[in-house]
Amino acid sequence: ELSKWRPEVVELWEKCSVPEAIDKETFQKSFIRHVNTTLARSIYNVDNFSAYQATAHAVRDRLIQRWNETQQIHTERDQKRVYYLSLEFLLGRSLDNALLNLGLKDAFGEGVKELGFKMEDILGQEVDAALGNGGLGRLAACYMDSLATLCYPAWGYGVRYTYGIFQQKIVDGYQDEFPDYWLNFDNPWELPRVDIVVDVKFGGHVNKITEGDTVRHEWVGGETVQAVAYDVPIPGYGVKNCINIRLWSSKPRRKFDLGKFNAGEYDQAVQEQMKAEFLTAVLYPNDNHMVGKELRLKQQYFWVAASLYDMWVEVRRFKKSQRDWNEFPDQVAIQLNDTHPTLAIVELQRILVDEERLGWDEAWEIVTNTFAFTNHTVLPEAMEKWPVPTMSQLLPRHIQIIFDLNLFFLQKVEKFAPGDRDFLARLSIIEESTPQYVRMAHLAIVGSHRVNGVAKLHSKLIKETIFKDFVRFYGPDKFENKTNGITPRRWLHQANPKLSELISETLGHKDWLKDLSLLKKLEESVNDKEFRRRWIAVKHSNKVRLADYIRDVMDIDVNPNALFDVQVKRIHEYKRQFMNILGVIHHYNNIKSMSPEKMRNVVPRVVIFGGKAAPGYYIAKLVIKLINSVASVVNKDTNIQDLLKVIFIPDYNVSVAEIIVPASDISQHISTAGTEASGTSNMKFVLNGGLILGTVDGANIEIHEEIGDDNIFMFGHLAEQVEDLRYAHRYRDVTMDPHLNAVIKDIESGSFGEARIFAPLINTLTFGKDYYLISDDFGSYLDAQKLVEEAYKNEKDWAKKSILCTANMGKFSSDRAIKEYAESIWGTVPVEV
Ligand code: GP0
Repeated sequence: ELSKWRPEVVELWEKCSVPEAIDKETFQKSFIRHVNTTLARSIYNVDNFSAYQATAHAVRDRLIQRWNETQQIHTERDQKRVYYLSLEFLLGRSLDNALLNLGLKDAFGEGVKELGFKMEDILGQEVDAALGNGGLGRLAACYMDSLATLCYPAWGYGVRYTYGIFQQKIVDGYQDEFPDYWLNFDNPWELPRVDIVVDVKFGGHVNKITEGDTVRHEWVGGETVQAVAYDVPIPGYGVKNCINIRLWSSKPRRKFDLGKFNAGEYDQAVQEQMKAEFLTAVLYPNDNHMVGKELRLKQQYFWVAASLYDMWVEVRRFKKSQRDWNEFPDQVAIQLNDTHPTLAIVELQRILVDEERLGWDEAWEIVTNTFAFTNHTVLPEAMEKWPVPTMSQLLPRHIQIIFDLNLFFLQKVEKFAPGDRDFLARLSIIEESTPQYVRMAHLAIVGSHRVNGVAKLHSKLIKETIFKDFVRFYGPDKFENKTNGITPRRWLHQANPKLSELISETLGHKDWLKDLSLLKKLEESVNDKEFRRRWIAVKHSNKVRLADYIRDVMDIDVNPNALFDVQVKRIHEYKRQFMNILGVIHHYNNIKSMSPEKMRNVVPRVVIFGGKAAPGYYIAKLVIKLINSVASVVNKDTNIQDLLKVIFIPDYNVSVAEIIVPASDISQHISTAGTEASGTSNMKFVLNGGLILGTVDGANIEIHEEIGDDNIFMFGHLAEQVEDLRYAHRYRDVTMDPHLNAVIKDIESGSFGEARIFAPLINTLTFGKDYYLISDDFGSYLDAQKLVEEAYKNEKDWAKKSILCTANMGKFSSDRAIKEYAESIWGTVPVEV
């Protein structure tokens, strides 16, 4: 009956639609149209940035078409969907990735060239979307790429921070933080959905209403903040599917406080409204560390409530079709990326019980079958817990539900272990301190049907340590391992185009980009001299690219023939960048003591660091200062003839990683055993033919299993020894490793600037009882570094190792990880467009 659906209208509609196929000419037309109309510019004032914008908009047009088609088909098919709730999505740049995934790079590259631009310059204009801290946020981004590529009906939900992770500058060797103004220029990679607005409530109180013999609760009053949706399209590789990440931005509610307004307090009314916008202003910059800021808790509830409501709109569909509520978990799977979205469990229970009037137990059955929870760390300081008083203020109904859940849960525990008060207290969702705290990990476990760790060792450790009591209560089957993965599209094809090309040529196909296990066949070429020569040449040109970058941003020349020894990741004591720089000092002093003849045997080395420290993490910031102090001494010491350079690359982020990762010869993943849940950059380096020097920790162990003893340098104590070693440091006289002692004495003598600056750092080894066991591992670390140096001298063998690394990395594709989640946790199947 709608006139717009008449056949002739539909036909006209189709005739006028932009064609899906796009070649060089149609791209150029689109580019120029965007320059003229979207940007209101002309041939006379298109600079590289406008050219970037125009190209991005031309790509965006295609993405939106695919996005629409994908959403339509996923709605029609009505298969079970998965929602990935993550407070961080560390996407980096989008243009190059979209061009490659859509297969448009060549046509568009030619197209812009003819119009007078270089694709490289255009790509370089884009600012990173840096809505994450590190591994956890980047993992979410890799998983979205795989979900799209494997055609799963999936959505991500996150927060649209006005400021992403801070920009790092190095001033006088110290880290300085600056706001990340990523939205100051128009962002072509988001679709504002001004019509999708959800009211989110805070505060108020709860009314208890008795109706006959039933009691229900009504949450009323309080303040309301609005969540506005921004959609970020994520294209799959080599498929038409394009999935969505919906990011929420806070807006004040449109209505003013009329009382104030009429009383002539317009400005105050506006000011109060402005507070609402502050809610999603900034990403909290802590990695592996909980900082209990109330605003952070508000962010979490805001995002979770808006996302659940949004899923709810979807769910109403099956209310119409008379589907039973019990079928909800057959329609929806929700994955909790760490404990940050745990309130979603409580929110769903609240909706089902308070609003949909389901019985408590029936509702809880639905809730627990819907959620699954990923744990990313065993570090105690990272565990989220929120004070009960704060939660009661902000979320009065939720705290009631949490206490009720805990009561029913503990009743079951009591039946399981009658009279064991300690067991009860250990399992409780509530920590009985003053004030009380809500333990978010406990809530997440109790409210989920599956809990997973992110690497084999980590999944074993959570079962034996932090969640041991839960394993006893629930049995082991609730706990699984899902070893992390990375997307080979961004981390090899995009970041390392030359290696990607060489691999495709050698294998005779590009299928390996969708099935990474096919890389195995590269093993057959390991004895092919010409192949090895080309492999080495690719690595060399990537090192030249990094050397150029270092010259551009730091004005330092490094020798691309030197061994590039890299450690880039968030700065954290457990990751032991401190041990690395102490090793550098040892190496430096060693070279200085050598005769010129002996010096000839030393492999020239460039030691490269990068990474941000949380702004409030004093010791981590001192590590940065020490690295820079050592660098300034070493880099200008002419006596060591360029045998050693130390570089701290500022503002490490995703796009800088794309330059560094392909250029490394050896990279360091040297956390104290048992502390790094998985690590994911280790996978990126090895996939790009970089060897690793690592401890027996996280995914290093599984990488070792895959690539074999000959192609990895492992050292240090094992996770099971850590407790005893720490005990020894605490209660006995442990003598410091003599090499370490000499290095410490050197720092204390002022060789790298005023010694008093570094005293608090050095104290972590002495008064701090060397919690991260640097002294215990230092000797074997230095030995391993010697083995690296010897191995690097043999170019042929090194090339073989490098090839075998890449060839055996199939397991670490995020495609494998996502398939495992889909099959054993979510029960979702692909729907290809
Ligand atoms: C873990 F708990 N991770 C946390 C956190 O707050 N932030 C974060 O990035 C990381 C782990 O440290 C990891 O080992 C892991 O691979 C990653 O989460 C994804 O699982 C660092 O790479």
